[in-house]
Amino acid sequence: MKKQLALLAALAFASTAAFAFHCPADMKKIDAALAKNPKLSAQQMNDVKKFRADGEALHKAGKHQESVDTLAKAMKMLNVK
Ligand SMILES: [Cu+2]
Repeated sequence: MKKQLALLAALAFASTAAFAFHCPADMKKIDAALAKNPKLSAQQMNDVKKFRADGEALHKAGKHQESVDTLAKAMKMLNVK
């Protein structure tokens, strides 16, 4: 029983850590795409920058899942995976 609990805790920690690394990786991809002057309208550019900023704020607040979801929207607009 104790072993199972330890395993569960390890798994929970591992998934949190994975997300914690996921956001900066996504932000890097977005920054790289933005640096290449993507062909976006001014409106789309505003949205991408907003998602990028929101994603970073959510990441810093520890809301990694929401951060990943928000950053994914920006990545979709920029066509990066
Ligand atoms: Cu994060």
